[in-house]
Amino acid sequence: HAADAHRTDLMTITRFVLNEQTKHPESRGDFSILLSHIVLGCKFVCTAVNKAGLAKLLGLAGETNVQGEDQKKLDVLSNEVFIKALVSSGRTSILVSEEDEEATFVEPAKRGKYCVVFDPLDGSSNIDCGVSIGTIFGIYMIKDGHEPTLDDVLQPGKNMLAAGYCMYGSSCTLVLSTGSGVNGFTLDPSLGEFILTHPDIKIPKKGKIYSVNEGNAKNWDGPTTKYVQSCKYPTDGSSPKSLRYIGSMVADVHRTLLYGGIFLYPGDKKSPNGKLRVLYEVFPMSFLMEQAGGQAFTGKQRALDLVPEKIHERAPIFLGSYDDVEEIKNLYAAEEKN
Ligand code: P6P
Repeated sequence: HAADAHRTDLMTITRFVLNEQTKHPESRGDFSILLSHIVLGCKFVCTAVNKAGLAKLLGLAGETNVQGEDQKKLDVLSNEVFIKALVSSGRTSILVSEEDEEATFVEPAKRGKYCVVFDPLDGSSNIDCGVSIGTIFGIYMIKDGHEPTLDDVLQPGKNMLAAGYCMYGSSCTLVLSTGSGVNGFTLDPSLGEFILTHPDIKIPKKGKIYSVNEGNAKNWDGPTTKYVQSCKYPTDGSSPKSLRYIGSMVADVHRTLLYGGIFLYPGDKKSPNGKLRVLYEVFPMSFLMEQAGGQAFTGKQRALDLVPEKIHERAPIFLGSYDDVEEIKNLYAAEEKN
């Protein structure tokens, strides 16, 4: 009974990562321990996000909660949970969070060999209307043997060992790559475990959806304008693409990964580097797209080749189905020639 076997073969994210680890005999389980702390943070945020509406109802999200403490905003709370979980893992040396202006350097006694860059609650402006939001993270290995410095996190995205996101929506889904493909896990609240539900995710080679904030069209450059035009008025006889834009990166990227298509946050006249942050939005999502057979481009280069100079710098991003991104790469290349 294959179905029964499937039901009883509960592949949890912990087991999955341990299996992965057997491929790296040299590793001493540090990565599995680090990941288990990231997973703990995601579980906490999942329950907190799901209660957010109720918390408002119960007045907990007002100025003070029942203990008379100032109720923290969910993204501030999530950030504190992740920072504490990552420091207590004893496997990290530097943490970069969207919520903190400066990087966190872990005290020597608790240092480990990894750096984690993360956005604890991306899209948090969407919480009050119930739109899916998420945690995005990337993991680097610190450069060998010296005092950790910012250089350990200002590495190109291609040096990441792992990247992933956890989407808090109708279900809590964690999508992860450790460099050999992409796998999706869904939280089973009754077990408190992330179960493998989307093994070996591959993005369709070409999609029928484009995802961009058309409200910025006035400021777009030539190639982006031409590309979006070709989505709406195709000249090769194909049917127009559909526009789907949620305005929450994790949700837009998750749909793109599963259904195919392209997600764009271009640079424009007002903000030449676009809006999305390199370390903890562009790199992790680009890493996942490449691992799933897609690609990610900044308008100038392969996104993962970019070398960041500042921990919160931004970059334009075009990511998704291989063929769709190839089209916009060709338009930028043609512009270069002129
Ligand atoms: P815009 C959310 O605020 C966010 O950082 C991403 O999650 C999302 O993709 C983007 O900004 C949406 O930006 O300018 O279209 O509202």
